[in-house]
Amino acid sequence: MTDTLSTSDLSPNNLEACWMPFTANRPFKANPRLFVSAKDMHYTTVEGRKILDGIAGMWCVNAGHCRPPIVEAVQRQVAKMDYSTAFQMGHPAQFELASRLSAILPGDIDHAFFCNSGSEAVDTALKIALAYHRVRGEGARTRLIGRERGYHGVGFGGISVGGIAPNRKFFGPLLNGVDHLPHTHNLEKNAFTKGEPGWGAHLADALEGLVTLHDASTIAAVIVEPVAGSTGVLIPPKGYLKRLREICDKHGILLIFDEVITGFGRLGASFAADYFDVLPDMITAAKGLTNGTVPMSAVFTRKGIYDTFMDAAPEGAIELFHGYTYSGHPLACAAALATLNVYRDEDLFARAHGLAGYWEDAVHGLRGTKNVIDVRNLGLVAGIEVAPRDGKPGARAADAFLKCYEKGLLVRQTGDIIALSPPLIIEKEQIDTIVSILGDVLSALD
Ligand code: PXG
Repeated sequence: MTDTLSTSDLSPNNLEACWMPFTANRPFKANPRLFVSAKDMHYTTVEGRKILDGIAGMWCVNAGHCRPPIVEAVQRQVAKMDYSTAFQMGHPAQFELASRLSAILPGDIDHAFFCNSGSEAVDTALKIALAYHRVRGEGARTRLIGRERGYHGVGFGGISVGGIAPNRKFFGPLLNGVDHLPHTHNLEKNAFTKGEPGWGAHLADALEGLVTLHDASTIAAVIVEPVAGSTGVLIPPKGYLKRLREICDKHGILLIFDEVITGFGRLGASFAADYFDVLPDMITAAKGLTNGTVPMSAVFTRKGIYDTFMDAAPEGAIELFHGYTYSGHPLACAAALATLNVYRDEDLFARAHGLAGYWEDAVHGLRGTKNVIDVRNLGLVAGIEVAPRDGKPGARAADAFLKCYEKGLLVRQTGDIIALSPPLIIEKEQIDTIVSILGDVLSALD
């Protein structure tokens, strides 16, 4: 046994002890894919191959990898103060960060509760929703409404409101009092739509059905991803999110947008709430908040929600019994502040907006490629759906993922969908490279 593992020691045998997340561990360990460094649009593998990052890490590295201002800010902070006690103590950067965020958040969403992952942000938002109604004297509002095919992380709250069967079925009865809206995916009506599909806004009316079934007085909140990512890029039908907002308003139900992937420029606006011009009551964000450099997430709430807690609790009392050891961690705050500077200085959200048309045309160039049954896109996101192999759902897209990797491109595969979400610094030639590699790979697959 050596006590340190050099990269040259990484043969399949000594990969055993690590249980990898959301990964087929056995094939991976038999044939590992290991990254050892990253810069801007590329990773470098342990063998020294350069891989073009078609998915911004996992929807997080919006400004590209290892950006010096972010790396240096984290280095400075770790040398100055590694950790700061999170409860009943503070440090300046967490307040500066919340203020900076409040300035770019939509409407009166102006408070930030910091957590460490998208999953924690989701569970925090659901808990805030329940507690909010309770402190207002509407404690019967305990139901939470999610959506089929929704992904809200892997906490018990998130998988309960989430709608992806394999993420739920192994884990018992989950939270009770949860119901789901129908998903909005319909290939017959919407295949190959550029941008927002025209069909499907009426699917939001299913919320009225749930209100009739359960009564509004029992419903606390609705949570949706404005653009569903993990399930394979589902773009909301035109008018759908506005309709959800109207129905929530009518019945006093809080609306939560889970913007873990759509936040921080992915659609060419700061948040999807801006892009769709729909103001939710809370936004959950993570990933792009620190450019993926240090884990951090947040729940952003409207002023009225924060004020309700402040007004309800007796003077001197803790207003919300919730928080994490690492809420507002100094390294994460340093990374986030530097990330916001990069986004601002390079005007990256506007850059994404400017590239969205080129991106749309490029990815829709895959229409007509063998096996491709849909291409969908918005901002710098795309989903390419391939026909499933008989009796083997997901196998064709899984092969596409591996072949792309062999050809120097990282994509995400979920079911029979390939998801693309490159860093917002991508150049047009790199968009062409993504589409050309994918086109070659898909045409060569049986
Ligand atoms: N909400 C949404 C909308 C997400 O996309 C989470 C919550 C959970 O975040 P954490 O930080 O707990 O993982 C996510 C995460 C993919 C992919 O390629 C997407 C996510 C994570 C990993 C892969 O689709 N989204």
